[in-house]
Amino acid sequence: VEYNASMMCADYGSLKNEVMALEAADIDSFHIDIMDGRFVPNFAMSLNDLECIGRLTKKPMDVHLMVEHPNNTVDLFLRGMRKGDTVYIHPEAEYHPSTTLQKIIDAGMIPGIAINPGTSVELVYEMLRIVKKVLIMSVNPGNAGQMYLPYVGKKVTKLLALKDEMDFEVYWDGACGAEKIKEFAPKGVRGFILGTTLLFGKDRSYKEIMEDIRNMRF
Ligand code: S6P
Ligand code: MG
Repeated sequence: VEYNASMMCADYGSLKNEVMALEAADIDSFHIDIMDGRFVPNFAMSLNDLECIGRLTKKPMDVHLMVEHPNNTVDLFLRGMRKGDTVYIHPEAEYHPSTTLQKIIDAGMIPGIAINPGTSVELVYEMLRIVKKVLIMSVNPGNAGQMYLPYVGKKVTKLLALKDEMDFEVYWDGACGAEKIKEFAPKGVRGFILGTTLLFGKDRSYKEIMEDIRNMRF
């Protein structure tokens, strides 16, 4: 099981210390939320933040593009990334998502799609043949600290049934707590994006929290 830190939840006043502390806590990758104020009603991290984090760590980054028409701007982000990093686009935000996914593959990155709570498996079905990762949004994208939307559970089950045959892994983004990990990791969810629910803004260190998570018995 992989655990990724959602950096929009970190303390921007000391981003460097945050990255160091998360590395020391042995986080698997850094999840970077990019928003444009149009596809989602918020702004989060920027291209500069991505490049800054990329300089501070050798761990992989996954860039979650919550922007309209990512094909127009994805190149900017690809340039700030290292081969083997992941880019998630939202198929809902693009006329030709498979063109954008091909661009991500050609740049040497891992192609992923992030799917909104209201988006069906059927709508993205053909793309499952192209991508290596599917990020299931269990909250509506745009903000940290939201409530889990229970109807998403059925979709996770549907996707897990397809993952081996179509060769992709399933990741979970939004309101991820210990009970969700305990329930869905044994069913085959490969990774979880940790935000305010489990990792950030607590009175314990990232190291202590991550040790508890890694010691969890499923
Ligand atoms: C939401 C974004 C996520 C959040 C993360 C926060 O638009 O894509 O990556 O940052 O889900 O986690 P939490 O535990 O605060 O919901
Ligand atoms: Mg995200």
